[in-house]
Amino acid sequence: MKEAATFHLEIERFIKAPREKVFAAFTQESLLKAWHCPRGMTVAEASVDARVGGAYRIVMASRDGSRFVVVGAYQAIEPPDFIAYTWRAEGGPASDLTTLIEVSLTAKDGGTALRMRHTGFPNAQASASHRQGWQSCFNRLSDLVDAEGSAGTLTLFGDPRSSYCWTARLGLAEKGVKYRLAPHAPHTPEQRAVHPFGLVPALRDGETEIYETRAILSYVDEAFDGPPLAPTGGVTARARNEQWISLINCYGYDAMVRRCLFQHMAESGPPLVAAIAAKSRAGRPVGEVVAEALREIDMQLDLFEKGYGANDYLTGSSPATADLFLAPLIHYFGQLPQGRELLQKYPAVRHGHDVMKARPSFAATLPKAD
Ligand SMILES: N[C@@H](CCC(=O)N[C@@H](CS)C(=O)NCC(=O)O)C(=O)O
Repeated sequence: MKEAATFHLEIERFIKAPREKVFAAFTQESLLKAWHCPRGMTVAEASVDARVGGAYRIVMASRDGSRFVVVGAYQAIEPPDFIAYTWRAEGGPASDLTTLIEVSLTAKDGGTALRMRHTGFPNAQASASHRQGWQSCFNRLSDLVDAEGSAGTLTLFGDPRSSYCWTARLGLAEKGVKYRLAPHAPHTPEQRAVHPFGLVPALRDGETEIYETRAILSYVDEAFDGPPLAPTGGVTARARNEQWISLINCYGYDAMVRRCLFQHMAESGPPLVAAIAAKSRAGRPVGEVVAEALREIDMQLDLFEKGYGANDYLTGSSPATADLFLAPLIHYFGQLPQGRELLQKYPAVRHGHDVMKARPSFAATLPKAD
């Protein structure tokens, strides 16, 4: 072991499962294989000899094929409340460094309080990067042993009627990922606690919090199995996908939602909608603001029309994140008389929307208020 390796990390997590189950997940090869790597990776191989002095070897694999191998030996095995094992990365720059992991499990509130101490890092950077990795591993551990699966750690915060929240929910549904929905309205104290601007949506996975819908979708896509949300059609399709999302985020949402839909809802909708509508008008008459927005939307729809070409989706023959951003906007815009009328000019956009509407993810996430 290297001398003067003094940095350590400590993590405490509550896992909603009995500690016998959590203990087994650390010591049984088949269970360990199901979780002992960060999200986005898989355990390609694992061998476990869970006796004091027994060895283990875990091969973690990324989607890009790169591998990270850890080996070690069990120092203590005391079911169901304590395990200690050494940890060494095989190959790579830190392969001469052996660290120690100690895991204590205490029964608490019908579940398990897990405390892990990982000692022996040469610097703070190494311990911090392991902390992130362990938090991600423990999310997977929770997925495995919690009866709710990934809904035990994964929460989406936001009013499901919000178009951005809907986009995030479409992504989760397309991936087949289970989560809990906390239907917070924007700017409530609860939403401010998870989003610096109080906007919706925000995502929490265990200790990891993500805001901005595009970042949420990117996390969900890479962290979980299931069909890819990023376009599979190569570099141009990926860039095109980014282009459409940027167009929606920078111009489309503002024109279709703030300066069109919300102007129509300003009288009857919630106070926040009226406030956003008033801010967007900036003192101008409603008619002028809506007419200007419709001219811009006409131009945007024309771009989408050309973008679809003969395809069902914006980037080809399968849905990608840009489609998930566009679908809620077209749905809401198409509910306005001017929206329905304008959409008549754009058959490819209407077809693309019909294709999205036919997907199970759309029906599963359609806001209830509709
Ligand atoms: N850029 C953010 C935008 C999120 C956003 O604007 N959400 C709307 C609901 S669809 C919101 O919270 N609006 C409240 C406000 O603008 O004050 C994202 O991509 O998540």
